[in-house]
Amino acid sequence: NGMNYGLFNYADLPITLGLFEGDGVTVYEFIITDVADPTCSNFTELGPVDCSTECSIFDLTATPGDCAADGTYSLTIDFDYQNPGNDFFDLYIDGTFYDYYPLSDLPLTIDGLEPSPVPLVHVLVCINDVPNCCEDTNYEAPSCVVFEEIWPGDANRNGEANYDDLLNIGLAYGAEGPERPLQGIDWEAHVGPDWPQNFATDALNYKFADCNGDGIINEGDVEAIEQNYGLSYSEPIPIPAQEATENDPPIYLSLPPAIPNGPFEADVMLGTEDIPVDAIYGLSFKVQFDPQVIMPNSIDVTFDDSWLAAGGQVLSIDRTLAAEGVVEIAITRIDHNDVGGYGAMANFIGIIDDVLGKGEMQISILDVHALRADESPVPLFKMPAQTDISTSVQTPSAAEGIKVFPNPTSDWLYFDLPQGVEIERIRIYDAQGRLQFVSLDGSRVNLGHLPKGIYFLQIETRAGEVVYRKIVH
Ligand SMILES: [Ca+2]
Ligand SMILES: [Ca+2]
Repeated sequence: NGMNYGLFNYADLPITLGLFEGDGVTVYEFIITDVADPTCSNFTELGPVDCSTECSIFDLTATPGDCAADGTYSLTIDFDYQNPGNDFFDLYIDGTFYDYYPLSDLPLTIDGLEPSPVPLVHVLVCINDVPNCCEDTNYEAPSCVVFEEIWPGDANRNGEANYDDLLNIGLAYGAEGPERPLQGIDWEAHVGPDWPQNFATDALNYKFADCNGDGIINEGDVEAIEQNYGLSYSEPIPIPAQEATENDPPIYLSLPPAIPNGPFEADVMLGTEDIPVDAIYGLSFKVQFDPQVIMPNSIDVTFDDSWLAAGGQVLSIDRTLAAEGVVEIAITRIDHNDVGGYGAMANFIGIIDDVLGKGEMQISILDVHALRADESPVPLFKMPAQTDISTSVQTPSAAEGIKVFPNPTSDWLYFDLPQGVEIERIRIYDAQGRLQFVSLDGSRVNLGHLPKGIYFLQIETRAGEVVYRKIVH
């Protein structure tokens, strides 16, 4: 362009000139002329060259990471760039837009990539909104095989078999699918083909609810929960807490204002006349009690008059964890129809033991998980219940001195009575609080015909006093 760059020797070719301004406009004309013969000349043109805004991506790498437990894997993307003109880049995986990210995130690791159907996965990154500023590469897809272990009784696949698994059996009740090659409910990992159906909430395959592997979801699968109750094969994932307010239907224990030592009954209430439950299909919850007050092995839960069973059938399960003072309870319909209502949904039976010095008892509901047939949550408000207990034994009476021996016994029990105390009647209850028989013999009673277990004697004296004694038979 009219500027002389000097003299050069033919022997030095090729020669390098510059730098030239790459402003995207200028066209450079180069002329060479032989020094000895000015008629020997030639020329060429270069440009325009746009260096100032040219965006480029280079050194792109895409490195897959380890497989996760659910069969997905992570991918780390990194690259260098020049003149991006934008703070973001777009990521395409196998020809599909995946997401966009700030360049400042590089190197970027993405979790949860699904296994690829092709062995070589194509990755394309482009600076966001800048045309033709892209780079691509391929990586070898890791083979993340999910070894989908079915543990009989863990129908919700959270790592443990327990009460909450009943809900999935209720939701999928009656569904049929392929049988497992090896059926059975022993606590070990089973493998089986996927079923056509999945649960809506977490896309869990129905095969996990077919606990015994016989190809149908029904009562047989509840047996697996019963048998393997409380067993786990990995750290159990807790049941997510459901939010509820006072405006939601309550769940609570209906305790009388005061109950004496001995067997008692309380309804587990769900909803009230003012705030009934619109629609519910199944629920699981815990009842927490003081194991110093209520004998853990005396607790029983029945569902005979539950309004949840209205117009249909229910499955239920209850398990007392004595050391924790917790009863785990689940109940579900099986007909795929919600039911609405309020009132008693279960009956709680226990025996209050030796409560001298304890004036009140609190029973709380915990960890409520309630669903409709479409798996949508039903918010329920947990109300604690409280009652006065032990009014009948606040002052030691003459009857307190009654001794029963031998304990344990295999048949006969005898009584050592304080001066002036006579026995009017003895009622014998089993550990579930069920009356076994009544004895009017004030000197001895025979348990020989009863099954081995724990029994409670309610001893009533001629003076009308009542005391309880726990017997191991
Ligand atoms: Ca489970
Ligand atoms: Ca089954």
